[in-house]
Amino acid sequence: MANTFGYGGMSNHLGDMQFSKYILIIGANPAVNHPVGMVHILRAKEKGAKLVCIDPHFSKTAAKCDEFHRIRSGTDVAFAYGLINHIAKNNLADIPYLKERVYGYEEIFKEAENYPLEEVANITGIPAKDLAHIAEEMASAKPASLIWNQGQTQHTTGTNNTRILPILQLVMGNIGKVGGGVNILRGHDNVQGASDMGNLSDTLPGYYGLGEGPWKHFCKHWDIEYDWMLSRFKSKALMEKTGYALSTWRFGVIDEENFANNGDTALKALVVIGNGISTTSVLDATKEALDKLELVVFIDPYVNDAAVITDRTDNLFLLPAASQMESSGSVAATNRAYQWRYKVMNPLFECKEDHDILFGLADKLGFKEEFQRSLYRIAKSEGRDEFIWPDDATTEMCQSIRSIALQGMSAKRLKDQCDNWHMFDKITLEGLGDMKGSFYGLPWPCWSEKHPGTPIMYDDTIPVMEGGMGFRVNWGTEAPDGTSLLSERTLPNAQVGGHPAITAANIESVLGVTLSDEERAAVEGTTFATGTTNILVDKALEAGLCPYGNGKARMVVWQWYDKMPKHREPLHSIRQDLVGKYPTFPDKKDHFRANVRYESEQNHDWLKDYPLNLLTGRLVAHMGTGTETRSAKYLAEIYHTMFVEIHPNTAFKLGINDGDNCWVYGVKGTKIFVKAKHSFRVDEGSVFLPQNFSGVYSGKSLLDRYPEGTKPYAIGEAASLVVGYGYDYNTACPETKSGLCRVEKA
Ligand SMILES: Nc1nc2c(c(=O)[nH]1)N[C@H]1C(S)=C(S)[C@@H](COP(=O)(O)OP(=O)(O)OC[C@H]3O[C@@H](n4cnc5c(=O)[nH]c(N)nc54)[C@H](O)[C@@H]3O)O[C@H]1N2
Ligand SMILES: Nc1nc2c(c(=O)[nH]1)N[C@H]1C(S)=C(S)[C@@H](COP(=O)(O)OP(=O)(O)OC[C@H]3O[C@@H](n4cnc5c(=O)[nH]c(N)nc54)[C@H](O)[C@@H]3O)O[C@H]1N2
Ligand SMILES: [Mo]
Repeated sequence: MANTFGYGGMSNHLGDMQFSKYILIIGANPAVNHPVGMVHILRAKEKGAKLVCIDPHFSKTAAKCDEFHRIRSGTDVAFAYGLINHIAKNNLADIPYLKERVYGYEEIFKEAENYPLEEVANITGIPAKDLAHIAEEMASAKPASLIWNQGQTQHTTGTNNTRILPILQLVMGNIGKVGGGVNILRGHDNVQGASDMGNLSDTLPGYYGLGEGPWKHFCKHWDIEYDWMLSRFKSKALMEKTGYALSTWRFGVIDEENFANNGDTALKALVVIGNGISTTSVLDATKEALDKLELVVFIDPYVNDAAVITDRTDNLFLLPAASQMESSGSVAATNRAYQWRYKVMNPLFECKEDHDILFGLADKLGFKEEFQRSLYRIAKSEGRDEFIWPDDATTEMCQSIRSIALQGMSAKRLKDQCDNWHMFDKITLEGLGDMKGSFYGLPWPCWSEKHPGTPIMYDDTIPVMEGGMGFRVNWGTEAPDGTSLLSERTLPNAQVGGHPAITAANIESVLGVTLSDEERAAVEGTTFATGTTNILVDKALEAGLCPYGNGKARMVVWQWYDKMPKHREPLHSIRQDLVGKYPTFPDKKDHFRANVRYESEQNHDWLKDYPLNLLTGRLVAHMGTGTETRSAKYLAEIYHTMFVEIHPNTAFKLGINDGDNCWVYGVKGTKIFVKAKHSFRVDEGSVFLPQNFSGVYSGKSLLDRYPEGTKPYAIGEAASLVVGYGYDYNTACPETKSGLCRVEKA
């Protein structure tokens, strides 16, 4: 199942922000959510960088910034276009950089003309003079860094947000620069690793697609016959089809119209491993689906909150998983860097590590031998009869995932770094002493055992063997209009400038080398990302070239519905008057296997009954659903009660005093019972709910449903019961950051 929250990862890294002159934090609250990373941002400020926060909520991060500009949620595309418009008009764009390294910037400048500052001020709520001031200062500060997180992704237009912000940075020539970049702060511990490993329903590991070619690539690495793998699926079409997402699976259980998208059948069983599914909007649909499934399994060190939400009394299993302290292996950080984590202790009582539970499951399902075959192959190649977990699995991962280049990593290299982590510069990640020649965590791409890793992506001013590269050539070498998509720049030490991704078919002409017959046989039919040898990659590196090509970044995606990002109002918009001019997308059939409403949901007078903008976010003392942290005595004491932040002027109009109980109603008519907290952090038109509570359902405590000895210290209503319907048009990420609600005194 896809982790629908947060595709991303940083182009630079946290320490690198200390080299920034200007840091724009837009839709992230690192003071709360990445407090250790925030130290680097504050250090940058001490060194003279200007910190600017764009947020609908006066966050703890905003409190530390030089400037705070309150934006209406869901309007960041318009904001960015306003900046681009002003930058282009005032000749502040980095035109040489754009000419040499970017495709489609003229079209973006033209599109930006539709967003004059007065119009952007009307859409976003940020005055035109402030927009001009931000654009001028940011474009003049060289380099400027840009940070975002869920304030951008959790919208129906999330993908457009995550496209326009890199475009903004490209316009200023800030990508591929020390102290610049797009720095997306990620969520959970190892969420970057989870997406690299393909815990997504639209990719195989390493972001390989779901087509026959990628399946064959992995079958080869897993020592599995492709036909055997195919036989595990109902059809080839379903094998190659995007699966349900974390946000859409419910509709595959409860809405018959979706069965056709799923091989003509309802979803019947759900196995949840390490996810608090009670956090995923329209919680009433999740409950209904949980009640209806034939089988529900939670693999979790705690009682997963969703397990007490369902009324089912049968076929619900809680399998105790070991915690991160009781397991080991590689984990990936927000900057694409892998680290080794050693086990602190063996699993307590009957807990088992996740992989052990999965091995057991594979055994019962009759394919344990196939599941473990490549691990035995790796053990055998090293003269062992038994495989070593997780080392041999790490070898398998590094050998097979070449698309993002994990092949330069190994369990040994990662352990060596972990054992010697005092020998790395904390700001640049550079290895010192015996660790010289590698960057901490070998941030991918890490092309070979001699490659140091890539702390800053797309820097074409340093050689590939020092972490340099151009933009990836992923969409051919020419745009449909015939424009070249190859870079006009040449990397230091490189024999050629712009070039395509290296394949067996083009290597001799691109590199001007001749392969031996043996080499040719070894790489036949493969690319730098497929196959089982590193020959193509090594030859490219020898020639000073980046194996995935040296191309232009593209600002126009000709295959997509929005070729260029567009402002589109949230599905449930507080500005009904703008919906006509900036409508959402058309309804979308079979979107992660569900038929998803856009237009038909938006076209309704929601404001009549739901007049307040609904914002959600996090608390520093709780994590995710709060399953773990509300079970920790001292953290539960810090935030023990679910609340809604509401502006006093709004609250008094509703007769709600600070500390009163109230009901918050979502657009589906669902409601939660929470304490009112008067606050100036929200404007008069908005309220804010923390997302970290669960264990109370529409006024009813579920505490008696927890097995003895597992009751959390603090419980509260889940915001997701009133967060409405709405999913990103490309990723199906729920629109949890813009919605509507009504508040009433209880
Ligand atoms: N203490 C703690 N730390 C955590 C977590 C936790 O639960 N607790 N969760 C982890 C996870 S899984 C994640 S993904 C990260 C999330 O990290 P963040 O994305 O930083 O988390 P949020 O607080 O949800 O949202 C960030 C900010 O976006 C703002 N925002 C909302 N809508 C908009 C908008 O339309 N435009 C703009 N510009 N801003 C908007 C919110 O007001 C909020 O201040 O944190 C991780 N770290
Ligand atoms: N309204 C609103 N809703 C949101 C968001 C928002 O900003 N606003 N943010 C969204 C985001 S970004 C996210 S990531 C989600 C929150 O993310 P969730 O995944 O819903 O929240 P967590 O509570 O972190 O759930 C993790 C579960 O994994 C279990 N676990 C911990 N360690 C292990 C392990 O080693 N093995 C196994 N098997 N299990 C383990 C924990 O006990 C817990 O039950 O919420 C999303 N929902
Ligand atoms: Mo997340």
